[in-house]
Amino acid sequence: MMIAENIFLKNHLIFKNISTDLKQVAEKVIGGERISFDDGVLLFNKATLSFLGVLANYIREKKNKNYTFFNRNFHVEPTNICVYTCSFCSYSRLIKQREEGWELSIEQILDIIKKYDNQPVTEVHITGGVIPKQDFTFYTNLFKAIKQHRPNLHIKALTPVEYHYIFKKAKLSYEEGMIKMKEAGLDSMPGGGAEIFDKTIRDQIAGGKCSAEEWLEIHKVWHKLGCHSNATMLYGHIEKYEHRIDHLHRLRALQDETKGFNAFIPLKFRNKGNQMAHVPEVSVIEDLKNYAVSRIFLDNFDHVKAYWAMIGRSTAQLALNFGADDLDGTIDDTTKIYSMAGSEEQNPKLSTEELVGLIKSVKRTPVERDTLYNIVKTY
Ligand code: V47
Ligand code: SF4
Repeated sequence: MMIAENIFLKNHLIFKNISTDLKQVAEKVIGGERISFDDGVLLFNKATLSFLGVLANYIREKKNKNYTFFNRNFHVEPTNICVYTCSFCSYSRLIKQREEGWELSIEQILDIIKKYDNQPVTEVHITGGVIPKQDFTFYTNLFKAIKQHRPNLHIKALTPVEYHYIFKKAKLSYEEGMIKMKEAGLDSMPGGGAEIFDKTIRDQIAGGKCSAEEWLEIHKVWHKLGCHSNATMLYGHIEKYEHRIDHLHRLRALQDETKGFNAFIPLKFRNKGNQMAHVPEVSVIEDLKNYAVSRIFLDNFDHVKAYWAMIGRSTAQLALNFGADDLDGTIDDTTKIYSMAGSEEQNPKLSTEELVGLIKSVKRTPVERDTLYNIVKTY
């Protein structure tokens, strides 16, 4: 099968009218060999979209066949007030503008959770701004209360941005803090807060919050406890291709060490209502290139997620031919992060039937999964 596929690729698709350097990268990919930093940059700079699509889809189908995963989930955003001032963020309000924001109590969050009592959701995704009041005790009590109410609901919550701040205030090491979060009921960590790891770019767009090294260290500590998480990359703003590959390179190195990442999620910069409104958004072509190069570069990640609430349904469907094998979840209109930044999806909400329909209409096989990619149902 592999040999037949290789011959097909060599004879018909990949190697016609292709420069020697790109041909060498394609040979590595088809031969199952890892590509280098320079290969990654070369792909971004020189390869056509169709060339990237064929290679990325080859890997996608080798890893995940024709399956496209999704889950049934909802979000809780405990606050949109934040001590940080990331310039790409359309969502947060500074502490001094707190009258424009919201700040939920544990009881209010539980009321949201209880709305889903009779629904077959498997995951609650909790993330938002960072405020002193929502501290170590707040979150450990929250996780315990959620588990007490619905023990089987998977809690995917907070990022190293929040944990770094919370643990520092509580005078806990990352390890002590993550152990206590796990004991309280935390099941996994979402991929947010990674933005872009390069220091010069990170300082300009996300200065003040946890550094790249701290973000990676907290994931490492979490993975070493036997737990899983996701990774993201905010792209399409002021970064260069080298910065994207540097980001992927650091994720790939940590994944080699821990194998703790479930999925990689590229997040397209949206420019509405933030301090970077003057920076134009990249095209759909660029989005697809980015999915494809990420899929090719991250050879040790099982899944690449096209987050439909961020890029819209049509681009998410297209991305399924450029390396992505997951669309995230039903969401139920419970996140404001992207709609406030200008995403196509102003009220992100899909029924399971609609998600299944989107996937089937591009000839993929819909598979409902839980957060850890255990199969719930194949459609
Ligand atoms: O870290 C904020 C991004 C992230 C903008 O793990 C923006 O399953 C684009 O990480 N334009 C949080 N992006 C969301 C996140 C996530 C989403 C879905 C699934 C998972 C998962 C994780 O949202 C932030 C930041 O990178 N973000 N503002 C903006 N204007
Ligand atoms: Fe705060 Fe997160 Fe927005 Fe940065 S991206 S300002 S950390 S809510």
